[in-house]
Amino acid sequence: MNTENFPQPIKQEPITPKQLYLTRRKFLEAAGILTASTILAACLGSDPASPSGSPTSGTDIMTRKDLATSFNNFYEFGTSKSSVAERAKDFQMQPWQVEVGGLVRYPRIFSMEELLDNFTQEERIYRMRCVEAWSMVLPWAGFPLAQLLEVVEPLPEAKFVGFQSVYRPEEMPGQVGLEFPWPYLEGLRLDEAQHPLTLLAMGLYAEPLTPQNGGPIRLVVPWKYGFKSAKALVKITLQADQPVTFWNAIAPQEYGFYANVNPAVDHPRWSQSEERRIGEIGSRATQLFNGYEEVAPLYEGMDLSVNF
Ligand SMILES: Nc1nc2c(c(=O)[nH]1)N[C@H]1C(S)=C(S)[C@@H](COP(=O)(O)O)O[C@H]1N2
Ligand SMILES: [Mo]
Repeated sequence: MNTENFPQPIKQEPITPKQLYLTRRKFLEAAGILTASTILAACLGSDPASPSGSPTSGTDIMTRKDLATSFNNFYEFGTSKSSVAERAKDFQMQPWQVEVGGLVRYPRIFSMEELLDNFTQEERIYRMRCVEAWSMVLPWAGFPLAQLLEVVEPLPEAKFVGFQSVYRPEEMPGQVGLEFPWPYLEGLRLDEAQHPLTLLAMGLYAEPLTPQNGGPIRLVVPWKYGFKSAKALVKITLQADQPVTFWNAIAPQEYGFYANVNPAVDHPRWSQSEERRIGEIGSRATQLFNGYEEVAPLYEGMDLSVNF
């Protein structure tokens, strides 16, 4: 059954972990290492589960795969969203490794194969809200970052987690042509990084992540603006101080460290109260924390218009 061309409503149910469908074998097949002998049935979208059980305003329809894989922000491949897929198509995702270190008891380098073998993939269908006031609904495959952090054991001094995207100017024209402080960096407070909604994703639409969507592995933080969800991760560092982050370093008055989705806190140059859902006509109301209100306790006592 091929459902990918039809929008699917998201059911308001708690997540049930799905079978491990993005296997090491499948990753290697996608990289051309093994010969694909079977085709995975594209039925996954037919029975989506809401990961958080949060109520949403309006019906959330899963974004069409062709839209989500052809309209991308990934400045390493330039600023034109519609050109990223073509420019990234030969990006080398194999071999790949992620270095996890800093203030941890057991610093370690994980190969993609080790990550696929040791962490059970779940499907998580999340809303994704870009700071530019457009949004999508995407079916990720991944595992909670908290599980990886548990393995390396953060030391008591660790208060933040820094994320580094790959620096490969020979394959990434934006790193040559755009005068930005490469590599792309992001960061979370440790408790945000440990929140069960925070995902390391290796798949999308039941397939390994495409280069344009941040393959082979990226961060997904669904209650924050999309720029927090760094793509093509190579390094995760536990640290005592707040990490320097890419957009905050470029324009701190426009892009805060927290970057929580918040309809009441406008961007200096545009309103954040509404968003355009890609594939839909018209606009819809933006929700506080992108509708994932279970994260609210993380920010108790904080002024979200100051810590934007
Ligand atoms: N390394 C890196 N990660 C990045 C970006 C980027 O330019 N470079 N863009 C961010 C922005 S602004 C958004 S909205 C999302 C887009 O993810 P998608 O293309 O999978 O929808 O990726 C985020 N992660
Ligand atoms: Mo974005």
